[in-house]
Amino acid sequence: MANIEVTVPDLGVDEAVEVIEICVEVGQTIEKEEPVAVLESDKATMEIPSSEGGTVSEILISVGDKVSQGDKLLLLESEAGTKGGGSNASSETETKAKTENRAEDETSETEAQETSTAAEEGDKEVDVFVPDIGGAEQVEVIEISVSEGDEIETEQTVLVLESDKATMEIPSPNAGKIKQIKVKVGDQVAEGDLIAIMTARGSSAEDSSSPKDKDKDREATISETASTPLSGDDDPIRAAKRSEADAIDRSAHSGHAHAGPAVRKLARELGLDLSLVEGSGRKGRVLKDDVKAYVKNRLSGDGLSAGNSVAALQQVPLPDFSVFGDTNVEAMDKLQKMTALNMQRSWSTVPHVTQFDEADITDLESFRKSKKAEAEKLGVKLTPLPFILKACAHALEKYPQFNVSLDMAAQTLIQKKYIHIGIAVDTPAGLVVPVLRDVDKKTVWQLAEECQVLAAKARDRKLKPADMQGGCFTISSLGSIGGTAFTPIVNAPEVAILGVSRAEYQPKYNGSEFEPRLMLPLSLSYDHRAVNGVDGAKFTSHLASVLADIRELLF
Ligand code: CAO
Repeated sequence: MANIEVTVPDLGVDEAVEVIEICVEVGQTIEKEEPVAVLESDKATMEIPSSEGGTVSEILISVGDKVSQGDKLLLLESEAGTKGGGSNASSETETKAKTENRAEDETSETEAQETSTAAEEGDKEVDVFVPDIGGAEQVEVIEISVSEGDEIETEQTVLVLESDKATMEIPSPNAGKIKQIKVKVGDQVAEGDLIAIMTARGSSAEDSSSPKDKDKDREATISETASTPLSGDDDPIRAAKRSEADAIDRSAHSGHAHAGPAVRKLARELGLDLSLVEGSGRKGRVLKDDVKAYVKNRLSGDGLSAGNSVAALQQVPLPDFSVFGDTNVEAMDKLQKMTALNMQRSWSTVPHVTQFDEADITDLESFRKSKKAEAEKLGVKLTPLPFILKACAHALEKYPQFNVSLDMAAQTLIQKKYIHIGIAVDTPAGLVVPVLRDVDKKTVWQLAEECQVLAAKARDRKLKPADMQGGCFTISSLGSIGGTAFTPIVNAPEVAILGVSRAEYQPKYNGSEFEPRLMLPLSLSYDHRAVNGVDGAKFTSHLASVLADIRELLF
C-alpha cells in the first residue's frame, strides 16, 4: 500500500486559482481520472482529475483555498501506485486539465478573440436554412431554442424538429446574433427552408447563397444527434428508443446550466435536464450532489407535491392570448395545483379503461321516496348516493381485485381488507374527495348522514387531511347535475372510480310491451394493469343488479 499525492497540474494560468468544489470524501475509493476538485479562475472552470486510482486518505484543501501548479490536493492510498508518484501523475494530468480548461472556458479568450475578429472583419447578415435531414419532408418544428436578439455560438441549437421517427436539433452554422426567426412551433419544414436570419460574427459568417452546400458540414452533427434519422427504419420500438435517446441527449444540452463535464455526464446518464436543477455551488454552479438531491426528491414524490412542480408538467406551448382579446391572469391556488398534478399523474401513468352500464333504479327510487318522511324526521337527506355506496361496498367484497393498489417499484399488489370509499365533492374552491370508512359495515342511514356531514365540511373547507386519506375506491356523482355518461379519472393509487350520471326514465321492453323505467347511468373507469375487461363488466353488472333489487345486498 503506497501513499500518493495528487497535486495541481499545469493550469495554463499564472495566478493562484480558487477551489470551488471538492468532489471526493475521505475513505472514498476513486478511479484514475475521476474528478477530485473543481477550480475556478476568472476565465475558466476546471475539473482536476485524479492521477491515480485509490482510496482517499486525506484531503489537503478546503473550498475557498487558492492553489497553483504543484500544490498538494489530497493523499491517496493505492496498492498499485508508488510513493511520490504524484509528480509523475500530475504531469500526466496536465494535458487533460488544460484540455478541459479550454473546453469549459465559456467566457474567456475565445469570446474576446471572436469579438475582436468580428470588429476587425465586420458582421455579415446570413440566412440559416434547414440542413439535410435524411430526405425527410415536412418535419414539425417542436421547439425554438433561441429568441430574436439572442447572441449564439456556432453549433448552438436553433430549433428542434420532430418527425414520427426522430427528434433532431438544428445547430447554427455561425456565431452571432439572431435577427429574425422565420418559423414557429408547429410549422412543417423540409431541407432548404429558411429558419432564421442572423448577423454572423466576423469570420464565422458562411456564405448564404447556397443553403444545400452550406449545410453539408452540418449533416454530420444532425446524424450524430438523431442517429440514422428517417432512414426508413420502421421498427416502432427502435424508433421510440431513438427518439428517447435523442430527447435525453437534447435535455443534457438544453438550458444554460453552469456545470462541469462530470456533472453533465451524470445528468446525461440519468436523462436529466440540467437546467431544471438549482445549483448550490458558487455562481449557481450545479454540483453532483445537486443532481443527486434533485433525482432523489423527484423519485420520492416530494418533488411532485411541491407547489412549483406544476410548472414541471409537460406544458403545451401557449400563444399570447391578449393578442386575441382582453385577458386576466390569476395564480393557481394550492387546491388547483394539487388537483392538476394528481389528474396529470394519474392520467399519464394509469392505463384507463371505462366500462359503461346502466342500472334500473325504478324500484329503488320508489323505496327511497317511501323513506323520505322518515329521513326528514331523522334530519337526513336520502339521495341515491348512500345506496350506491352500499352497492359499491358489496361489489368490492365480491370482486376484491378492485380493492388493491399496485406498487410497480416493488412489483407487488397490495390487497386491502377494509372498504373505505371516497366521494368527490364539488366545492367553490375546487374538487375534494372525503373518505367514508368501513362502508360495508354501516347502514344506509349512517352513510346518508356521513355524506351530508362530509360534503358540508368540504364546502366549509373544514376537512382535515385525515378525512381525505385511506380511500380504496371513489364515487363521482354528477347525478344531480346531468349528463348521460363520462370517463372519470382513477384516483390513484386506487385502481377504480365509479362515475354516476343523471337517472332518466327510458322506455324499456319487458317482453310484451314498453314500460317507463328509471335508468341510472354508470361509468366505471379502472386501471387496466390491475383489472381486466371481463371483471370490469362483471363489476358494473353486479352494481346494476344490486341497485335494481337491493335485496341482493343480503347475499
Ligand atoms: N340522478 C338523478 N337525480 C339525482 C342523482 C342521480 N344520479 N343523484 C342525486 N340526484 C338528486 C338527489 O336525489 C337530489 O334530489 P332530491 O332532493 O329531490 O332527492 C338532488 O339530485 C341533489 O342531490 P345532492 O347533490 O344534494 O346530493 P347527492 O347525494 O347526490 O350528492 C355530493 C352529494 C356531495 C356528491 C354532490 O353534491 C357533489 O358535490 N357532486 C359533484 C361531484 C363532482 O364534482 N364530481 C366530479 C368529479 S371529477 O371532475
